[in-house]
Amino acid sequence: MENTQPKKRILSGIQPSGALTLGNYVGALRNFAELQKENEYECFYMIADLHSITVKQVPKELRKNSLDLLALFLACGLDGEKDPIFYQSHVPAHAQLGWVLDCCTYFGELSRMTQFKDKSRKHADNINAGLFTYPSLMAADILLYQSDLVPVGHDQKQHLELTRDIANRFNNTYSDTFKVPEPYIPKIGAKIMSLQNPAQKMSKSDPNENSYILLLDPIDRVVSKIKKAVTDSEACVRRGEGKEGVENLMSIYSAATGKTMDEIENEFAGRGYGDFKAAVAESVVEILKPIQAKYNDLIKNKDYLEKIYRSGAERAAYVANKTVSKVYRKIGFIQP
Ligand code: ATP
Ligand code: LTN
Repeated sequence: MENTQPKKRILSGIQPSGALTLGNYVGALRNFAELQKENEYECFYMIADLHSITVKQVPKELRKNSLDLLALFLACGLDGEKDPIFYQSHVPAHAQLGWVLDCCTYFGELSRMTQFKDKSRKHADNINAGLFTYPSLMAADILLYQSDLVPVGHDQKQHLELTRDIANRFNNTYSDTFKVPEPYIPKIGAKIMSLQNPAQKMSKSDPNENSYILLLDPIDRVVSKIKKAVTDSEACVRRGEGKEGVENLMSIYSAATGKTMDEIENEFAGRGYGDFKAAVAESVVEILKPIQAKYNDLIKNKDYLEKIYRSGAERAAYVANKTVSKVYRKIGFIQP
């Protein structure tokens, strides 16, 4: 008999604020694709362009990064025909609910967000109101779709917790309106660290290019960046204090091959870092090659990309508008 239960929903997003790193892939994008393949969820995957302007963007670059990101979503295995992939700015309901949720979020809560504190430090000349209220717009993204699950990397955990608090607060004030979502944070790869400073997260906005691997980096560049990755003088592939660089490479290798950390320690027992780094590089290249080939095909096909994002926005707006109407009614706005 056919299952008539409506599917559970997933929403997640990535900002088109630059080229994607291996961290974005392992921490988020790869799970978007895997969860979609499970067929248990209706997946709304969004390019968070409204969020990206909390940091200064050059219009021409933002346009390019936004289209690139759509092609990369598809190249990484997302199916834009089965489920909607869309630009946040194409669905006005995000801005509409964002405002309402700004009014349900406290100054003190927003002040505690570590992403706000980090980005304020990095962009001290542009600490704008949007950067501060970013988390309530993110809550709107998620709650608009009555999402059950939100796949993200570890750094977004705090935003997810705030989203849950905002949802509960609204539900308690105005009666049950929003589903309270759960985060989905992978066990391995939720926080890939910088190759040059393993105390920091691998980040596309790091000024040191050797600190990150981009999904579209030329293959020889990937190999050389991994060769240059910071390790230690012990020359032993294992976890432990002072071995954060090696441990990060082990996590990358584990995420790429599916091997556990114990298996990796055994595999490289008695072997030096040269061998180990070569194996890590090979495993990463194996992931990147097919993504790059697909991306190169897709980016030439603008008509197809346009078809995907247009139908994506239409399908997303249908669901999102229903939530906005419900919210407006509950708040006490006169129905138009
Ligand atoms: P920036 O580096 O410019 O601050 P970002 O890469 O952190 O940007 P997004 O592009 O919006 O920001 O991140 C998209 C997704 O990738 C999020 O779910 C985030 O948690 C995840 N992510 C980002 N960096 C890493 C990392 N180093 N390891 C694992 N997951 C990551
Ligand atoms: N805040 C996220 C990007 C993002 C997002 C979302 C993630 C915007 N809206 C909704 C999950 C769900 C980031 O900076 N990585």
